[in-house]
Amino acid sequence: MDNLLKLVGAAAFFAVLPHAGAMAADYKVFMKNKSSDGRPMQFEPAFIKIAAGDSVTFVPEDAGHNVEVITNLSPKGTQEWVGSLNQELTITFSAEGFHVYKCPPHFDMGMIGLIQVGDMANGVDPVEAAKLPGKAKSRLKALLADAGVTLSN
Ligand SMILES: [Cu+2]
Repeated sequence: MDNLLKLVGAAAFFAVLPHAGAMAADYKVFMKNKSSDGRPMQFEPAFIKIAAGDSVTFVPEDAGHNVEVITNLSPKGTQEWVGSLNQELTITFSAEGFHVYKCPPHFDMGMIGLIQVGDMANGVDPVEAAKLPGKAKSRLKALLADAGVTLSN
């Protein structure tokens, strides 16, 4: 009986743990030849908002893609990260603000993605954004609009 009470006590303790602190979540972004809305060569979802400490796993649903951060369109001090072709990659995000990434083989076709960490809505330098290839630039503009931000020029 005594042992049973201890077990019940332990269960109650673990049951309240999730409320004691924020649990880091893992999100999935798929690399696809065609998105659900019919766009060729896309990340899906191409815009997500997460919390600091959460991670994102990039999943190669179709072959021929990889993912690489665009450091000059991400928070200051962002280190280079890049996945291998056709390989899954998990990145944990701690710096708040916008993080922009691309699929190098399909960058010119507009295969670009946006992650907002926390509520900060700065971090995308319009001068650097203006240097993006045309389709990547217009796609990023649309994704920023989803995040409630208007990119000048
Ligand atoms: Cu690609």
